[in-house]
Amino acid sequence: MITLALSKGRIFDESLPLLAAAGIEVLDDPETSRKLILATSRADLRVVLVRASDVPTYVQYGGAHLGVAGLDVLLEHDDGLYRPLDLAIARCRLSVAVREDFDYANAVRQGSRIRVATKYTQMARRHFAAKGVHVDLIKLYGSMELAPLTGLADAIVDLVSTGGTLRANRLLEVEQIMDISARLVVNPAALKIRREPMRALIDAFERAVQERA
Ligand code: PRT
Ligand code: MG
Repeated sequence: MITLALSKGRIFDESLPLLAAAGIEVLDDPETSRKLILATSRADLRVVLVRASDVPTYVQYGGAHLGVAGLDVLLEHDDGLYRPLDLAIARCRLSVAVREDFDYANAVRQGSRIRVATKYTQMARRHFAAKGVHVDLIKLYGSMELAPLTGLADAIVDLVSTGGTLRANRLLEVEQIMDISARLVVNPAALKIRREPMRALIDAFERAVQERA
């Protein structure tokens, strides 16, 4: 049995067409079923539903043999995984955003210390260090947009896809840090032990991604 870890929501939804292209159907709907282990049309493949940020942990410690996780989640996770395939789904970008009345470019130019709230402290730290910008990072777990509006921070580092959330909160995207998409991650030991079926599955994903490109 091969176990694939997915998270509910956009990762699950956007993985379905890739699975379908590989000839695999998931037999339960996570929105209506409370099951956390889902059977598929392939007797030797099951899906487990975990929190998006828990996918790398499941794959790293063998609770799942493979998983789909955003590059954001993977870069925040301390490694130990093969990251063989960009699935080109759940695309977005990691950006810096500020309140409309905060002059970010000027703050950077003047070498001011900037207070930055984010869930993505590792990526934010690396980004600002590479730019030589001094920041105080404030770790948050959600609703980052609120931080500049309440004076908790000058800026946020968050994921942006349509930009609708930033607009709704009158925040400006002032810097794009990197493009993000979901990756197929693999447990290296599982790949050694179950080489044939896992390789076949990874190849099927790869073909599905290429067909959609
Ligand atoms: O929600 P939960 O706390 O369970 O976990 P999660 O937020 O990590 O999971 P989920 O399902 O929301 O996101 C899973 C993955 O989807 C992320 O790890 C990203 O790689 C990817 N992804 C793609 C996104 C977005 N697009 C996205 N827009 N993840 C989050 N967002 C959020 C963003 O944080 C912001 O709050 O959507 C808002 C911005 O969207 P726009 O369209 O208004 O710009
Ligand atoms: Mg979310």
